[in-house]
Amino acid sequence: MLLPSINSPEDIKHLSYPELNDLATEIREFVIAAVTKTGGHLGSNLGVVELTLAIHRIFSSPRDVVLWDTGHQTYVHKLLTGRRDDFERLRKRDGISGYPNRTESEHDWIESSHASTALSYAHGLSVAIQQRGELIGHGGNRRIVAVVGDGSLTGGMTFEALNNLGHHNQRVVIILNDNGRSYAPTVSKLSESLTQLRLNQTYVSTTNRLRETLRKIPGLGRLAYLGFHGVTSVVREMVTPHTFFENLGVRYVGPIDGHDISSIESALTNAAEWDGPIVVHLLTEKGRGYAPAISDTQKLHDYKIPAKLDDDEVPVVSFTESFSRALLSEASKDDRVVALTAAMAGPTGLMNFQLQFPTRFFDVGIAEQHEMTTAAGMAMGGLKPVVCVYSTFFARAFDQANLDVGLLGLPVVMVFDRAGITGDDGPSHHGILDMTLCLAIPGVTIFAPSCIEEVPVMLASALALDTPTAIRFPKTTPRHIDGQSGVGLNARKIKQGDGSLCVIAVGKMVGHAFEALEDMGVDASRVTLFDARVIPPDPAMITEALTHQRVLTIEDGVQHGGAGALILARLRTQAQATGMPVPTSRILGVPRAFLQHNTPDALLAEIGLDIAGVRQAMQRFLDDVPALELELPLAPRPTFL
Ligand SMILES: Cc1ncc(C[n+]2csc(CCOP(=O)(O)OP(=O)(O)O)c2C)c(N)n1
Repeated sequence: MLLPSINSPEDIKHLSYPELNDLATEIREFVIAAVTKTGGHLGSNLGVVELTLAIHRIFSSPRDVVLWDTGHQTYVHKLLTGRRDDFERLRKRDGISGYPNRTESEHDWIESSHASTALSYAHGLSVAIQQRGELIGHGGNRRIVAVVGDGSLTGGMTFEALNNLGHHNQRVVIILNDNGRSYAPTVSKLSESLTQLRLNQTYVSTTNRLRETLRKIPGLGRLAYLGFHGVTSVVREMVTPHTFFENLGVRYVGPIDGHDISSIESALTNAAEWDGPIVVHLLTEKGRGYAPAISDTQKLHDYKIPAKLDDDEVPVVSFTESFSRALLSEASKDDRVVALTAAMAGPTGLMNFQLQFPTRFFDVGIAEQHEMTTAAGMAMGGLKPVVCVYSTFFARAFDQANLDVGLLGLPVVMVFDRAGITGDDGPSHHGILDMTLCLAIPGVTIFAPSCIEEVPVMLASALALDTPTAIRFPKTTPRHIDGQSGVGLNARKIKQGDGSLCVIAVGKMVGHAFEALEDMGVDASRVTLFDARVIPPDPAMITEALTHQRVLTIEDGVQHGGAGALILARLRTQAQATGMPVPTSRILGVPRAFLQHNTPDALLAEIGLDIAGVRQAMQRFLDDVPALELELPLAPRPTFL
């Protein structure tokens, strides 16, 4: 066993190639065992074992800066940089993050997890390190390396960064980790021409053999390598995308077998000498070495531990599944309904839509901004676009939603999956901004289903409106709620109290309030419970809320500028207009903080949004005890330079 003795990149530098291949096998076994226990990104990590070994042998991290895009494929990097024992607590509180994390290691320069940022970071760092006189070729010996997936390359930021890197001839080694897939096969013409090479095995094996032969000619070194590229350039011209990169001023070498460590190393050694940006194109296999990943439609991109059901337990239909069915039903009735995804067809429930309506399905690549404005164009042309996106990635498309959809008042339906606290992916993946962002856009109607039965009702209502709409729902269904649905833009009263307290809950939080009341004892009779359903709020609900002494709003998005803030503003306005007293009010929501990874339930408990927390908030309010103030200070951040 070699792995137990690997505690830093230095420990792999002296290994022979046979030993490295053995180590690669051990790493795969370790990653499979760890991730099938904790859950996490599996397929992507199994594909980068050899390239990560090669990077840490050729470059000297952390002096050389190694950046990862998207960041979900850094488990091997973590293993090689002294974090082997921490995998027991992968993505758990006080355990290691599923993404690079600066507080974890000096080898993690960025905390990438939203795609397509690494090349921009690389550009900035390369300029800064050059100005310090520390960049190789510019007075120093530091190098900048960025690993970018072919999926990440479909994101606009990478194109913007390539354009800039080429223009400034900024020295960066870009490793294109091309496994042909995002979750599903990557969608782009560039990727298609990359794929042609992947399929052209003769070209790949001939070029690899030729490269090896040249490398072995004594005394030729770099010259032979560059000469090799001259020799093969005619072939490359026909089948490779190198002109794409080189027209941008970025040198291209490849394709290279991304599982052949010695080939990767010679390519990286030479690339590191190039005085400018250079792409090293590696062909890798997602899920390599693990049959269940290879045969999975998404290569076990994101491994979830199968839920254990008791014998008499029926699996609950998820919000995503409910939406998926509702969309199929709406699309069968109206052929103007089209669906868009930014490389997330499976996770957002669009696989069946894609199968049934292939010409009305659009995977735009990891390009949420473009997705939104494309939908605006479609709506302008008379279609009914449904933009399916995780709540957290909607933030990427805010400007487009505001000015390209909102300003023009176009009937685009935005569907935010994974809204609220998501948990194990950490601060970047919580869906807590969508409500606040949407409320900043005039004219957007936001639907928040509290149970799966509401999803088809709300989708039909949203599609019937001639203005921008959003539907937001969480990953997990509430454990217990009455299972009723409301109508149109109306709120739904679930329970009438005695006028002491009116609770207005939004989405998943309705279930929490419902359960909290069930265990509250006699005081439950003092509480009225509303499911807000739609924001801006139903005026009839505001009128009724005004008849209470106290109003408490509950949401699982940020407390500031969210649904609660708008509800209370409407309450005050209506009270002033009618001369009624303004009830005392409180907003329960997510505090302004970067919430670290943990299970969703534990995080909800931490911020007082679990059932016990909601019950306590209601009780304190009824008892006129001040609300609990959550102190979540920003954690100190390390500096690297
Ligand atoms: C802005 C943004 N949108 C969506 C995602 C979700 N996502 C995570 S990984 C991934 C696919 C990445 O594909 P690629 O870069 O080729 O890496 P691979 O997993 O294939 O190694 C997607 C779409 C994201 N991380 N960031």
